[in-house]
Amino acid sequence: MREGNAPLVRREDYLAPAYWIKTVDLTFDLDPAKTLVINKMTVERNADLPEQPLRLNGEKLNLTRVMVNGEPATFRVEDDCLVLENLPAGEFALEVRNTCCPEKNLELSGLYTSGGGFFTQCEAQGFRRITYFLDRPDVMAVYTVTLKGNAKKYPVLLSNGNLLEQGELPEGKHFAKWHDPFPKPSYLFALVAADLVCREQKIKARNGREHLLQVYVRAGDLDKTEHAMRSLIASVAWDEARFGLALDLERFMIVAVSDFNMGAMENKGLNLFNTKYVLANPATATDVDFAGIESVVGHEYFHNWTGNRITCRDWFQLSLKEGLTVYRDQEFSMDMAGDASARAVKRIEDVRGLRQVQFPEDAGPMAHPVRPDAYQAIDNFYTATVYEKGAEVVRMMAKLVGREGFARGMTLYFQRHDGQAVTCDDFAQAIADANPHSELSARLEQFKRWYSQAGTPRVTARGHYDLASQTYTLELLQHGLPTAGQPNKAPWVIPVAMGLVDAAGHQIALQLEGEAQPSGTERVLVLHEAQQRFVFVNVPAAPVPSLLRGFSAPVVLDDGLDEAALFTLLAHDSDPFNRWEAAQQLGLHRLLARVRGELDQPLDEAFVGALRAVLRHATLDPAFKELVLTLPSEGYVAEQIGHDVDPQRIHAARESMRRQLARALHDDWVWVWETQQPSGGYRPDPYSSGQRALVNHALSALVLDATVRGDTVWPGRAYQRVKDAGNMTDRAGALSALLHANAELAQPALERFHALFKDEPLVLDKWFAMQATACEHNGRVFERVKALTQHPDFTLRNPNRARSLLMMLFMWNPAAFHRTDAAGYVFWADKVVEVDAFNPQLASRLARAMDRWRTLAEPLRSAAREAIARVAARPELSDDTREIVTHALAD
Ligand code: B3K
Ligand code: ZN
Repeated sequence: MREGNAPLVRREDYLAPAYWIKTVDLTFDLDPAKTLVINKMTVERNADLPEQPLRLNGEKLNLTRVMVNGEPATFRVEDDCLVLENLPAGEFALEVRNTCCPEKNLELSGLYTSGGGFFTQCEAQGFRRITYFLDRPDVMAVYTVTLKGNAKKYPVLLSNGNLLEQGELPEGKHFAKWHDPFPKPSYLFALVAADLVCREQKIKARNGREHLLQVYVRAGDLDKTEHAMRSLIASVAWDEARFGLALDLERFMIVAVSDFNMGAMENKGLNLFNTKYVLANPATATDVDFAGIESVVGHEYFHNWTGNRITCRDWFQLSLKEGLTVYRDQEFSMDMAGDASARAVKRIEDVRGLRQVQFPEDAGPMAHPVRPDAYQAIDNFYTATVYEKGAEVVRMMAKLVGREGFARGMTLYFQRHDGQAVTCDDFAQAIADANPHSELSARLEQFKRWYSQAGTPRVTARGHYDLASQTYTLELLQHGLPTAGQPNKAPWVIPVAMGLVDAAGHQIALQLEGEAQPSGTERVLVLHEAQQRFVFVNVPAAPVPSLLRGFSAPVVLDDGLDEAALFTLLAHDSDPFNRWEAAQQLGLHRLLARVRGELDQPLDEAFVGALRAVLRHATLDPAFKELVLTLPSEGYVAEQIGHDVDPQRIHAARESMRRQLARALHDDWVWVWETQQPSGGYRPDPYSSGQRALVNHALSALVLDATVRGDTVWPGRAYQRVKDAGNMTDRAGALSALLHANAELAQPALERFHALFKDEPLVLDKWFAMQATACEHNGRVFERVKALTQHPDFTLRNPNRARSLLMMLFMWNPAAFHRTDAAGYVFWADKVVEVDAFNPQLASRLARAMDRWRTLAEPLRSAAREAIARVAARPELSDDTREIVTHALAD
């Protein structure tokens, strides 16, 4: 394993490449133990730079020959680079031959084997593990690829672009030759050689062009491809309708592979997907899985324009494609969801994810700007900050220029940069230039601090109503906390969407001082100073401010609202996001009171009544109700406390409140169970998914309440559902209800579940994950997880399986993981080291579970530090994991 001491790469050191590679002709003779790669390039010196040696990247390759213009060349290999000097002036032909060993590639980067087939993953720096190349995103070439392999073992041979030819070869082999007409960086190269089948469909785009869409899977999985195909068709139609971006290829392929480090990969015309984001049928996949597939299929497809047609100049610009594409997939899912309330549900889910992962990242040792300044291992920067906060930055731009303005900006972006490798600045400039009179254009340089400043801005809002003058003065303040290397922050440009609600719940017409008349009931105030005051006039009575509607900026807001105001917003706000937010605040207050005081203090009727009113509401969406009735997560509560965190106590507080709510709303949950079940066959649409979510929440509450009281009826019903539910959402919901109540029937239910799905890898992942996230009780979850690492179905080699058990425990079950006997941390350190030896990308993700160790209470904090130090002391650690633990320990 390579040693983790790679030098820091800095954004400010960017230099254009000394050479360009115009075309690449690759031939692969595929063999798991020794694959031969013949790489013929046409290369040209970059005339803008002084003459210098050509340095091609290569890692773990056996080099067998180098030819320049058909003649053997002199070369040397140093620091994972093939170095050539005294090259011809002008264009020349360079041929490199090497071999690599796909079956030993457990890092799953480059060319590797999985389930007997060959697959590739090249982003960010996997191509250099296939052949020598200028492996950087600003070198774009036209690829022709010939694949040769055993015809029986690998009947399907795929690469990017269009199939030119295929045929038989001697010795039972066959070949296929592919050509991709679009110049692309090496990270978008892909090949697949495997025994697969495909679902295919021809579609006609709006412009009349025909396209062939294909989804490739293993033979037994064809019945799980309908939803992925449907999602792909919807994605093609959406991008054309919303942004005028049409599919530019005759053929677009998705291939599912079960060993994959992340979700999916947008290789030009040949997207590779983790099976988790392709395979679904009602029996094996939950509503959440169906929604995940739709959004990831959309995401990868949208990259075809935002990422592939226009790519990143360097890896520091990663958010140029990722932030923008996440924004696009989020908008796609919202548009697919339909009405306002289903859209709000999607927004709430996205914000919940942002707060649970990105905000802690911004507050922890890996805090970095959306456009990072330095990295040791680029794979560590595929983060929530680059992706999700990056999407929020794009969303704020769209908010500042309006929907039409944003569409104009996108059009200008493509006019200017199609076919280029560009920067985040280029993107922001295009959006601003297309909207010269907008707030974005007026403050573009300041707005771009969102790209350069790390950390989550804090916004404080205080309002004052003056009855005599009928004015309402809103004071907004902002500040940022120091992050590594950035002790001081300058003010951000923060769009604050807002409205004013009166005590009876009416929206007040808004008129700012100096305006002739009121207009509308919602505004976007632009906060750009450290402190600003907004005076509303003609306000007839003291209002409740509803601020940051729809979460219009990724900030932590202290709105200082009292309980009465929060109850008003929960009952009446026209903005569903802020209604939900009010319930979260009310829940948080009560959770914090328990963490700090009596664990079992009584739950007030005002809160219970307000939740009941939402639950029984005649028109609110069931999915929205479910979100409102869900208490803030333990992780979120820990972040609000911020120091001396005791995960056990937070867990106990939340459990006590969950039990109280289950009791107080018992009859309401029975009503949900009896009247709110979706009718008809299973469909994963937002409305019936919401119904199932609410009904499963009801079952969970009823099982919990019954278990506390020693009643067996509801646990029995849940057990029955595990046995005979008609779909996975209900089956998994019932099993997790039993696990979260620590019901006696949980164990037999788990056994049933396993027996039913022992041949479905993705369902087994759920089986492991549910046990790792079960309700902590006397250390039993931890013991169970340790025992499960010995289960015959468990393996660390498959990233999905490893994550389903380990990541679920480390990240999503804080009370089970953070033990005063430090056994959780010892286990964590052992697993990180074990995985790092063969898959550094996976290991460094596991390592990040300890990011927030400094916020823990003693003795956890010291024990955590010791465990991290133990990992850091290993001399053989990879760059990836080294970077994470070094940051974690830095002062
Ligand atoms: N672009 C890929 C991520 C590649 C991660 C490399 N470590 C998937 C995506 O964002 O669409
Ligand atoms: Zn992406």
